[in-house]
Amino acid sequence: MLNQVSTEQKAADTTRRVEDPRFLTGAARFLDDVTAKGTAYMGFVHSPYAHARIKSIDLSKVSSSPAFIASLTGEDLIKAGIRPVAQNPWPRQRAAKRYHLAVGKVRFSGEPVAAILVSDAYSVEDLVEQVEVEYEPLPAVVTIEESKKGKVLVYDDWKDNVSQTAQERKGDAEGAISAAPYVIKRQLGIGRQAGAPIETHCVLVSYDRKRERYEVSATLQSVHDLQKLLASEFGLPKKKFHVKVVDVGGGFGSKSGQSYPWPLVACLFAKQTGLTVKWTASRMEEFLEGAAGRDEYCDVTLACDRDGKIVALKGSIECDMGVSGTQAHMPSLSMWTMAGPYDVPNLDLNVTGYVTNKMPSGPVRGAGAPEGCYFIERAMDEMAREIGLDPLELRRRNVVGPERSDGVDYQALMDALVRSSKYSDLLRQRDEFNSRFKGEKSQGPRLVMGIGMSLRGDSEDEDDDDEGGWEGNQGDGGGGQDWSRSQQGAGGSGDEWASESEEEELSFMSEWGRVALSSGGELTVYTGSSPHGQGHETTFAQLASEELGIPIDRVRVVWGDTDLVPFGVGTFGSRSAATGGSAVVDASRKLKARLLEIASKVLRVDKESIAFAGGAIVEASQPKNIIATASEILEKAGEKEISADTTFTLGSMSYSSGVHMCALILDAETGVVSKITKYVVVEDCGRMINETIVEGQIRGGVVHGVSGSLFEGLRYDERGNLLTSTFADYAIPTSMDSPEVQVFHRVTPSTVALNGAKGVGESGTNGSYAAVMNALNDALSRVRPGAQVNTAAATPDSVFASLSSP
Ligand code: MCN
Repeated sequence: MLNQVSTEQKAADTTRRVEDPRFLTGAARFLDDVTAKGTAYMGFVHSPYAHARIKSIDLSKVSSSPAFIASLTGEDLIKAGIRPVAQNPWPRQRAAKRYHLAVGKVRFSGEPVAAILVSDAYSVEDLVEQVEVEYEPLPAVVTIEESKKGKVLVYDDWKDNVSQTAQERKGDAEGAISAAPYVIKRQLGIGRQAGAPIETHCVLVSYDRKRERYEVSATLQSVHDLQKLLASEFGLPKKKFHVKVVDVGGGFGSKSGQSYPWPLVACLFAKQTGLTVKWTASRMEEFLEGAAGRDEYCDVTLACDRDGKIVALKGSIECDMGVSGTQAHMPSLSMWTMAGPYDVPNLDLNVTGYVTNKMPSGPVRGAGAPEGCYFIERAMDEMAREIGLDPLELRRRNVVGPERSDGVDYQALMDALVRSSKYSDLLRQRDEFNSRFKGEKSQGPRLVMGIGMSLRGDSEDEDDDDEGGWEGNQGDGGGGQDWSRSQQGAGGSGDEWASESEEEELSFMSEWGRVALSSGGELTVYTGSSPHGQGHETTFAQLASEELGIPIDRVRVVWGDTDLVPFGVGTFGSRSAATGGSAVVDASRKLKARLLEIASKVLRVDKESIAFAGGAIVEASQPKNIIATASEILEKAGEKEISADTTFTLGSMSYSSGVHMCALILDAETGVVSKITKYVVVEDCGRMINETIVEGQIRGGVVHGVSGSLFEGLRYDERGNLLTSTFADYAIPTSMDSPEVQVFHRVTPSTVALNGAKGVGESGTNGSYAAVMNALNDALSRVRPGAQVNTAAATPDSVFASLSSP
């Protein structure tokens, strides 16, 4: 519904991030900085094999060391009644029975096999090396192709290696394709990539015997998710786990709802020994065990009529799920986002997830959305080339209007891109630049310029007759076995996420918030969102400050502590501004109403005659006339503090839309993209709470996609050994790889979030793979027609190979 006017405007608010002085002056406190007296240190023995039977574990050498305190193996976990690694029931996936310390078999290189607890941090690595594990190596399933063949099964109790399937269908895609004059078929993909946060995972755990509860500090995107996972795996009520964070140095998805071994094993040691247990991942451990993302491939067929109107989209998405982790929604999200903002009358999309002997997959910034956008947008640029249309023009002919996009005007977004990127000048520049290139075999300059674009967004389908969606997402995967939504095995009670029914369970679309005003005029905002780089301390303070008229320097934001914030969802899926931010607004409005009620009683005036502004009670008709400060009202009422809390639920999710344009120079001699000369984003994330933060998020997101398109990736050998387990081998972008990203805005406020904001934290990443890969392929097509690289990361060797192949 179009009930807001879109405008191209610069938001006024560029409030500086209040958290930055602490980060920039070294005053921030990360978990590894925290030590307690009598801390013991945990170490893990990792499997050197991707797939092997464990014949024996000999801890005798370690246990005779004076530093040794305790040890645990998978069998000990079972004896302690620990359940298998939790799997989120959403979407349905085949239950994979695996423990946090391997039992019987190891299934990926780096999988923890045993844990030891020692008295000093310096002995840990030496002692880990003295644990002797005898393995019987087994053939490993390293690729999707091997997984499909099913000769080797990752789980012996499965009939094949399929972990999930899903479909989405509309109309008759096959029929429309066979009748269409223009048909494009491509095999597209994005390889496996790590979250690679700068701060590695860390836990610090003690056991409070008096209260019979675990005190767990960890590096997280959601304390409530870890509380839920521990409760589920221990089979205990959530209140037995008090979970906290301090400052968190990035997550990019890897610190969200994934269940890792470290907190659980630390809890067991802490209770067993009464000591405070600490563990910090080395960079190698982070790479070996941190859930990795992408690894999605799609056979795409796009068909258009003579006018360049899409008549059908067909896609088969395959995803390497590794050993199958807690979260498995990524390929389904790719499927859902794949039709983009286009009017697609016939659709036939499906997903198959395969298990392999690799670390579990999980969400990495975008969590499937960059793949979905890449699959359709790469096909759109190829279709434009096929028809002989400008890529922008092809998109103009196919985007839905504002009435089917909650008011977002994609034509206007593209108009803004044309203006801000100086599109016609850019096209001219490309032709001039490339006129110097005299052909592949010539001796002249070997530099070629390419331009690519991508459009991000969504369309509301009026006559939605999908057979798929989550309802359709429960196939038997070809295996014919039961698809269990539950934990099985040891503690197998059948409830996949143990939770007490009397407690509130929040959905992805909800967030909890509280605001509390003290008699001293200080405002505290409590939120279930959990910043780890996104600047919520600033934006959430701004929202409360705006609502209540209290200066931002008197507002404090509290998050990441299950005692202080009893309910919460967390920060992932670009959800915090819309859900958490709306909860802050809602709670602030409730607080205002409460304060006015109290004021009308203590002042004995009519409620309608007063208002709340600038932290004081004022005359409603003359807001400049202050009647009493909030402190005076609270004092008169005998209250030290008043507060209001809320659980706010969005009617539907609210995400930004945008258009990206990338121009780059390819060195055809070496296959290296030598420079991104221009990168422009026109973004519509609704009302910007803080423009500086929004632009920071977009720029960071784009750089994530640039590196994922050109060089970032996890590599394995044929036996499943990870070859890229340090930053020397795994390329993350540096400032040298970061192009100047120009960001422009349109503002179509969200109709569901109370603050008008739409999620933006992943949007830069979601659009950038397609824009960069399209630009690269545009350049390649100018070197040799037909040369293409369709799998990211398009490293120089793959670019070079595409030019060398006959
Ligand atoms: N914002 C705003 N106006 C809007 C929308 C958002 O001012 N219209 C602000 C928000 O208030 C918030 C920030 O922008 O301060 C991002 O908001 P939002 O889009 O709601 O995303 P989340 O806060 O939920 O952040 C999650 C998202 C994800 S999923 C990943 S992954 C990610 C990311 O954010 N990982 C990050 N950004 C990251 N940034 C850093 N520095 N480090 C990471 O690990």
